[in-house]
Amino acid sequence: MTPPGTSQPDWVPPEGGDGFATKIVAGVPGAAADARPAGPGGGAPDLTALVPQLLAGERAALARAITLVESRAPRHRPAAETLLEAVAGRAGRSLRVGITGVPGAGKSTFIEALGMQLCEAGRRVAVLSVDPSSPVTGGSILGDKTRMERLARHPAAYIRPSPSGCELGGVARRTRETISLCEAAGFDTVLVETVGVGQSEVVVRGMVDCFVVLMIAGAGDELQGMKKGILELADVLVVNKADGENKLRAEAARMEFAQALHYLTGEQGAWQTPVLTCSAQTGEGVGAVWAAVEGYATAATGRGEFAARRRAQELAWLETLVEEGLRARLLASPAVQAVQAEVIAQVSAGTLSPAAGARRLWEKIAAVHLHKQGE
Ligand SMILES: Nc1nc2c(ncn2[C@@H]2O[C@H](COP(=O)(O)OP(=O)(O)OP(=O)(O)O)[C@@H](O)[C@H]2O)c(=O)[nH]1
Ligand SMILES: [Mg+2]
Repeated sequence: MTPPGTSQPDWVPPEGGDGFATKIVAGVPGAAADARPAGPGGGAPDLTALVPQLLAGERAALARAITLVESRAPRHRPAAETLLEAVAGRAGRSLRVGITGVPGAGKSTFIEALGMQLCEAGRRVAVLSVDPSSPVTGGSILGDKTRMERLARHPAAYIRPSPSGCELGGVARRTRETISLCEAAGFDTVLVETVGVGQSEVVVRGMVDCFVVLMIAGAGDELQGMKKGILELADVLVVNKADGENKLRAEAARMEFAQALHYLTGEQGAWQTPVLTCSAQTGEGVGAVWAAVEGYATAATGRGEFAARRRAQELAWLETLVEEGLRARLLASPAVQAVQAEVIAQVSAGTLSPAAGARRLWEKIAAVHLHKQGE
């Protein structure tokens, strides 16, 4: 059931049920334009009006633009791509920072504290989240807007919940596109929250300039509980909740993480990941975390790594898009799909080997797509 006081966006297909976690919620005063549909009757909006409004930084236009690129309706896709092309020249102009951590590590509280500090310092901050959580729970989206209540009301901030309820690949595409739109609208800082379970942190690291990992002390044996992989992803590591009685434990955890990182990366790495403590709740240390992020960005720029990382991300993304497109096109033919179904049935029945099945499918694809065109 859609919670009371909320409704679903117009792009949710009729059979979509409750599988779509993005809901239209009664907004904060003055932000009601967020709830507008993409265009009259749910169609694509008029781009000739939308593009200049977006470039002028109008929040309602940004909200409509994001709704358009998030749409899963195929009829919205051409307009979404035209829009992204139109603003491409203005994209890329922000510092993109990913923030991950286990559930409850304090990511949202940290983003609220950091975002407020950045806004007060004159930055324009967009907050996005990648939350490919189960369609059943619908993610923590409704909670998040309330957890970032002060930031959500700040005129220099824009918070957009994750287009949840679809697979990680879909969320990744929409989030990348949303980053571009926020940059086109003049946001110079993009913070992307993601929960550090599964693969979403790898996906988010692939779209940000600096990746901050929030840890907490006392969640069992520090070295047992932590994933080696996540330490390797971190550009800045933070032990959060360093306040009250927890302060000493947080400091001890900080030292353990610093040591673990030291063994992991050795001395040869160009960047020694800093390990800091902070309290998202009191705000203590949050400024120092941002200083570390900026320090990272400056060092990476100096070594030419900042631009190189973005280029590598663009190329990896190109490869993903090409692969997705190829796959979709090659498998689109009903004749190919029939053979695919047959092969799947036989491989699962054990009457055909995977290799032979793949060969048969490939031969069908070649017959349909390549031979037809005289190759
Ligand atoms: N004492 C203390 N509590 C904190 C701090 N930061 C967050 N919390 C509390 O920890 C709980 C979880 O905080 P969130 O900010 O929602 O954590 P999260 O990582 O965004 O959680 P998910 O989005 O559910 O993964 C809340 O009750 C916060 O009030 C902190 O620095 N100190
Ligand atoms: Mg959160």
